[in-house]
Amino acid sequence: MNEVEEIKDLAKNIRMEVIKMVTSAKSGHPGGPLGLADIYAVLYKKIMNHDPKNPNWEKRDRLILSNGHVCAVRYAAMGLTGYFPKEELLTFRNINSRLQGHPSTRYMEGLESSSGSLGQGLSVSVGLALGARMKKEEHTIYTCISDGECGEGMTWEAAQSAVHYKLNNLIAFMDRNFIQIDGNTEEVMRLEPLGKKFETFGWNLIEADGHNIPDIISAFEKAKSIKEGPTLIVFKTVLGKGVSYMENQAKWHGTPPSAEQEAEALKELVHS
Ligand SMILES: Cc1ncc(C[n+]2csc(CCOP(=O)(O)OP(=O)(O)O)c2C)c(N)n1
Ligand SMILES: [Mg+2]
Repeated sequence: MNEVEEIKDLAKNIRMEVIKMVTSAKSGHPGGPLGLADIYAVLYKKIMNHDPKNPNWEKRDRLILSNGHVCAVRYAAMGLTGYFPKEELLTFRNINSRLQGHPSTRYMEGLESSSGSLGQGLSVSVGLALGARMKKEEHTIYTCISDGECGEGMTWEAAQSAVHYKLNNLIAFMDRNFIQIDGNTEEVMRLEPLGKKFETFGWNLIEADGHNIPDIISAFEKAKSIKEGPTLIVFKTVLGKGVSYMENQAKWHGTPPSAEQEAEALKELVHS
């Protein structure tokens, strides 16, 4: 298998694990994680400088997950790349599990920040990026944000300060699926022209298809090569990607599948 095929295979396995996790927990968010699976497969397999056996390695790149409700995608990527045994994924959302429904650093190494209360992650990243610069550390701070979070004022305060401090060690990427909990983002609270807004603030802007593996890789590589200021990659994604009855349906933001729906989803995914 060549590299792109290997990443595609990881993305498919991430999606299948996400479906199993949310179904067995009987609660959780399947839509966002399915939409982010290709991006997380690229990050964990190709882009991030990390060591699954040493999650606190000082030189690791940091990944801040701001839209914490999509954490199933991160847990699946971690479980499939050696952070912990894959079997642990099925403890998702159980009491005392390390895999809480909204990620918590109290329970799990390798998460970098607790999240779930939306809008905070970009600010956390600005702090980490400033800290890294002060300590002359060379790692990159990757930050996953969602479009729904752009309804939070704090996102824009962070966007402003990242430019003020010229944080070239900060690469944010957005899950631009046009959906949030209450429906279409443009109907709930218009966001467009969203990428342009960041660009006007002073961010470098890259736009890419969040389901095309070579495009995702080149977007991150381009972002890494930019030496001035913070960079945002806006990934156009499809909520529920890979499971036809979930695609682009806001209902699947936070609804677990039934056992029958799980079987249908896995059947589709295994042949994808
Ligand atoms: C501060 C805060 N306000 C409200 C919520 C409730 N909430 C949970 S998910 C969500 C929608 C967020 O939009 P997005 O991340 O784009 O959702 P997705 O694309 O994953 O469906 C909201 C409003 C929250 N978690 N935190
Ligand atoms: Mg969204």
